[in-house]
Amino acid sequence: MTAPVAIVMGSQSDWPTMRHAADMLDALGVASDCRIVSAHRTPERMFDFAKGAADEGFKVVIAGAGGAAHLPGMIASMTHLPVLGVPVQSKALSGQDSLLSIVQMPGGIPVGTLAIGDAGAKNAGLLAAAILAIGDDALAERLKAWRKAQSDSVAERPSDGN
Ligand code: RP5
Repeated sequence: MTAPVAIVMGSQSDWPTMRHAADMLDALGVASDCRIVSAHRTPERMFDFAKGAADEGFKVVIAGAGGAAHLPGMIASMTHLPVLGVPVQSKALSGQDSLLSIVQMPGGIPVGTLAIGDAGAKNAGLLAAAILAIGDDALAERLKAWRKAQSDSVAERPSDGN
């Protein structure tokens, strides 16, 4: 059975960031399929992936890229599936280039853009799970439990030693 979430990234170098999306989904019991798909270096792979994503059975696409980060927007232009974009932190401009490349889509082709870096990848996983949970009560319960555990883990007062 196809995983419901595709996690694609422009480069192997994006994996330390994008694995946070995969880890988050794994913690929620959601399978993901992680692939390297570059808008610039493997444009035909990107085309084939985006055109075939819905037929493959994916429900949500998480796409991460850094620098001139065209990948999420290009994929969104070729599939009706929801696309969540993760700006990977670049060396030259600390990910501000990635963020602006991903977030500034023209009206008509949306990309749900998350924060730069690890937090964005983690939240992309959570948001993908929330989208899937609309039609999956068991997943909704797991997501609520995860959120409660997070709340419960926050101390009411700060302590020394942290
Ligand atoms: C983008 O260029 C990738 O998404 C990556 O964030 C960035 C740098 O790629 P590498 O030169 O590390 O492969 O396409």
